[in-house]
Amino acid sequence: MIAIKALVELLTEDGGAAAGAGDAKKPEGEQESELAALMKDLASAVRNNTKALLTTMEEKEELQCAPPFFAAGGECFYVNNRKRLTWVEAQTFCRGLGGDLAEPDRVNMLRAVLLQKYPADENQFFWVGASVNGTGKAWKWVSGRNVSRGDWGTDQPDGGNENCVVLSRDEFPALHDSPCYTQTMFICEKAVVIPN
Ligand SMILES: [Ca+2]
Repeated sequence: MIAIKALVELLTEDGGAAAGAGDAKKPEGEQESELAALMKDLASAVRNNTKALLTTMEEKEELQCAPPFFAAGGECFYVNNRKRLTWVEAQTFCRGLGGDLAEPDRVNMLRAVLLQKYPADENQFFWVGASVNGTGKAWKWVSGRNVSRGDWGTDQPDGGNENCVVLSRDEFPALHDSPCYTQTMFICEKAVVIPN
């Protein structure tokens, strides 16, 4: 903060002085190096503050997800990569944990989390909380929100009887339609815990 204040003062001072005015107290070169030093201080202050802020956010996120859920991008997820279930079975499982199948705000962020958190996992498809209703082709998340066009993988959705949605770990964009009775891994989501 001190560095910012000093920088503002310096800039204000310089801004007021017309080019070539005789009231400049210091030679131009000296002012420039002073400014460079302040910029360096400022950059370092911003870096340190950002680091501290990120640490606080991470700690907070840990606290705000009830185990076995973990925080990612401000939401709480649980990845099941051990037991394959149908879409409905997976949803029942997630609801048993007090959540539902995952409805990530950012699908591709969740995919990146899978890659980073489980680098050795060879499972490719994970049920998420999106499906299509019987009549039309209105793909919706469990909340009722529409599935974004841009989140579908190449040439997806493509199946006549594929009414449920998986996140494909190795693809970008990551969503595929798939037959709901297929047994595969899945991702649950639970609301963030609001601290007392
Ligand atoms: Ca498909």
